[in-house]
Amino acid sequence: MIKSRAAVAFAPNEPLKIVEVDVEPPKAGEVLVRIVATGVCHTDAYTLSGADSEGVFPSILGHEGGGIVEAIGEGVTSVAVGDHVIPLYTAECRTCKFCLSGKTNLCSSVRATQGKGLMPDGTTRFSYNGEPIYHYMGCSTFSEYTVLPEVSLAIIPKDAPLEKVCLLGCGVTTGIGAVLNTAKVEEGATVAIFGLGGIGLAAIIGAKMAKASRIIAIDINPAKFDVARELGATDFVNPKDHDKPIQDVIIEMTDGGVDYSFECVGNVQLMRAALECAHKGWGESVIIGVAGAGQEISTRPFQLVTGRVWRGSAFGGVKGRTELPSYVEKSQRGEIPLDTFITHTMGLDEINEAFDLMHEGKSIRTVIHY
Ligand code: NAD
Ligand code: AHE
Ligand code: ZN
Repeated sequence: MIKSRAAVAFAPNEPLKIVEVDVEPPKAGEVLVRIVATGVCHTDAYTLSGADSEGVFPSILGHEGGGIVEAIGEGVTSVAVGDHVIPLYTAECRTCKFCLSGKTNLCSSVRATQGKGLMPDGTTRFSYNGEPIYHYMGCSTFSEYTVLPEVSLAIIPKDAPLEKVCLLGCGVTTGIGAVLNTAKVEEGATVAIFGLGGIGLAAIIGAKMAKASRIIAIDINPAKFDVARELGATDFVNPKDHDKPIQDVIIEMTDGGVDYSFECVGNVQLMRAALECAHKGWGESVIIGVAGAGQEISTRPFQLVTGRVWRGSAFGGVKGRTELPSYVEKSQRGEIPLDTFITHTMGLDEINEAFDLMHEGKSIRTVIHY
């Protein structure tokens, strides 16, 4: 048993508490990782709010980390002590029906127990005062030491800065991947991106990589427009400046709608607007945002009958163990400007401030350094 400093979510809607938890050694097929840095994603805030149907408490949140392998359990062969790794909330076992399908990055190997806050054997490695603390998204990067299944780790080059490439563990990869893998945006296409947080801004990078002709950046917080412009957005729309539905505004701007739209907020009304601003006959809309338990999307079926396509994307369709190293290499070559995302850095003790900054719209990503 080792001691680890961790930010524990004891109950929904309460600030995280920094305590010393006990971490059990890794069991068969598991790996102990020392987290060097972690980003704070809106999904962490979403689960802390109590809106996540899979949210369990007390738990250790965090899923956008970078770390170093400290110990391996029995039978682990694909990672070694000292490897630099990015935890994966979308595992890649390479043997399940999903991994073998060639059609999805979703993997079923550990997903059922992961959703219950447990390791694949149905138990937890964390405890505090002898009481169990649950895992989160199979990662729990808000703990200095965490245990993950071997299949949930991407090995990355040792010279990549963990305090930056941790952002590739979720937000940045998700936005870029949704554009390149899920939508497969082609050169010259028009794109609308709803929500300019870490995900939407990364989607702009993806659209720029795809050589989209127009990248329309939409947010109710105009403070986000400068970074969006820096990353390649060509048009900027604040829905609050208009007195008609935002889909009508985009349709007028684009002679009938965009080729591709991306919802990067988690708002079901905005998901509808994003679908309805896609061009008749071929427009495709990708849902990336995560909506609260019980919420549903709706539109007139006519929108789909007349050729629009509604899709969703998890972790940008990226198969983590196989593809994440190439994202890290792209960031090292300067093709993915991670520094642009890091508006704040702080220690674990300040982590509640990172959530405040996000809710106030003042940060893109805060990176926590251990
Ligand atoms: P964020 O809080 O950093 O950014 C959200 C942005 O949306 C903010 O700039 C905010 O001003 C803007 N916004 C809010 N309401 C709006 C509205 N009505 N119209 C336009 N803009 C609006 O969040 P983030 O970390 O970028 O995450 C975005 C969403 O993506 C969240 O729902 C998160 O849970 C989800 N997410 C999904 C995946 C996935 O794999 N599908 C991965 C990561 C995050
Ligand atoms: N537990 C939530 C599901 C949340 C969700 O959709 N998560 C995204 C990743 S968000 C990362 O910031 C995802 O990848 N989903 C696919 C999966 O397998 O969870 C709920 O609503 O129950
Ligand atoms: Zn995330």
